[in-house]
Amino acid sequence: MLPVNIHVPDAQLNFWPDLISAQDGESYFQQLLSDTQWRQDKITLFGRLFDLPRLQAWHGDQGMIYRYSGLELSPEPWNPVLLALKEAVEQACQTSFNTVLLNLYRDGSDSNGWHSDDEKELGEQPVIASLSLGQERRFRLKHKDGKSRGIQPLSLDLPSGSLLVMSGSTQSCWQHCIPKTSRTVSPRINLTFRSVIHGSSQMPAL
Ligand SMILES: O=C(O)CCC(=O)C(=O)O
Ligand SMILES: [Mn+2]
Repeated sequence: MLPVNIHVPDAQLNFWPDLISAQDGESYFQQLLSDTQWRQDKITLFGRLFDLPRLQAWHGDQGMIYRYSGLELSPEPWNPVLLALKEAVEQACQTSFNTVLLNLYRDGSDSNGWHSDDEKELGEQPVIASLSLGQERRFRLKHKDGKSRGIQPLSLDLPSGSLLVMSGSTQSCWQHCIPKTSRTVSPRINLTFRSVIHGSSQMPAL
């Protein structure tokens, strides 16, 4: 299946609108929703602890250490659903991954703030493969020098079963987010497959 190439400066964006069929997507979504040990992670801001506005889980090859709020966590192991999705994603983008971060957006007040996936453990020019299941949500991208260079921000609606692969200089030059929405929306699960350079990983506390 060939992706749609989204042309913007200083980024490589490939989009598969329906990598996973509606029927398979619904089944994977339900299994992940009920079988994942969703965690409520926290972030420290101005010396106070806040709940992240979404639930998360981290799965991957053994040996990857996730350093988070002074804790060292090992990823949960792969399971059959995650392995099936990893296989489909790897096949599409011809890249292999060793970890996946799952985000559960329970409703429209769950979100993911502006950030880049540019931790050094992901290496230079990381390939981040983002698979969406469940409720369609809007994904926004903005160039870090967009204002001075007149580069317009971008909005993409990510439907269930779609795959967005960000590579090249996307993480060094652009930021992305999932804004809150005032519309009444049902839950969405997003999986970002990543390749952590062996040894350690410091995942973002977004
Ligand atoms: O939910 C999404 O589509 C994006 C998730 C994301 O950016 C991340 O986990 O780093
Ligand atoms: Mn991200």
